[in-house]
Amino acid sequence: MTSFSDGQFCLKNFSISIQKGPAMNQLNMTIQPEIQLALKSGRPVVALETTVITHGLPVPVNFELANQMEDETRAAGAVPATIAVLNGELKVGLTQNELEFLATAEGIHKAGKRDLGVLCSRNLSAGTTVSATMFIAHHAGIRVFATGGIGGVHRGGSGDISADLPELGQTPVAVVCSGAKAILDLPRTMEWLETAGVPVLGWQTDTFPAFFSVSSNLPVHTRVDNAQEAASILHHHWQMGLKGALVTVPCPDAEAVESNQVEVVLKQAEKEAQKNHITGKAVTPFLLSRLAELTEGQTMKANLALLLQNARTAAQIASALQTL
Ligand code: PSU
Ligand code: MN
Repeated sequence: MTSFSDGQFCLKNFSISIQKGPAMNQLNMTIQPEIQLALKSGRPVVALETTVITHGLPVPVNFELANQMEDETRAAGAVPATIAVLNGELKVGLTQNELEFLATAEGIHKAGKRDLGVLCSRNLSAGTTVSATMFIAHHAGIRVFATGGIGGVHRGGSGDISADLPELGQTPVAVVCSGAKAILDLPRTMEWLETAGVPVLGWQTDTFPAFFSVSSNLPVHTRVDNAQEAASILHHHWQMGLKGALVTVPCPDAEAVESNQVEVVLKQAEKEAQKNHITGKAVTPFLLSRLAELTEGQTMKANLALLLQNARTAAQIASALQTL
């Protein structure tokens, strides 16, 4: 068998597995029937990740948010495909029970792409990060994915670079997000994206959003003002075999937090992380939850608002792509 790197092959293989019933392909993933049908009939589908649910937000806000993301996606005309690893199985589309389990159970892992083999081998469950979600979405035939903020290059000299960045350089999926998380080194993250050949489209903006804050003041690669414009660029990008892309949507004004305010509390949270020897994949969840506490919920409110807006925007872009 050849690899999945060829999109044509992937789609062809996928449609064969549809005819057999529950879609199980080489990735051993299960795609919900509604999503299978939508993909087969050319209806827009938007992938949603689950690390934001398992490690980004507290219970019960996380479960509510997961449902709201799906509702927003549907209301904007696309079928949501929430992706996770459950008991060692790659899942595209979750039932209410599965979502609730993921949102509330103890011991749920955080899956980057490198973790997938371990999780499947040991029958474990995990929320999928941007890197793992892109990988699974692509093999399911999904081209548009909504999240809050991607991982990137961390500040300081730790050398911590999120697996989200190389994934964007190698997997042809558009990630609709509010830039990279504000806890990161945004100029370095932008440089990394340029090196990896990832276009950064500013949705109705000329500057790269800074997650909770509307702008980082860093220029985006190019601005797009509507879904048709974004879809046209993505269409041409993929037609020549190019890979990942970002569509960056600023946090809604009403919920956004001023960047100076974020910086003040971030300094404190970073100090605490160091003192408590928080490293590796625990860093992002720790900082996000400390920021929410230190701002009395302001950053969490911003996070929820931008997530919903990104789901809507992704659905519009997925719809526009289907008309091309
Ligand atoms: N967006 C959010 N909250 C999150 C994330 C995204 O609003 O928690 C997750 C994504 O899954 C992203 C991950 O891939 O944070 C980045 O983690 P790390 O920095 O450890 O790569
Ligand atoms: Mn990391």
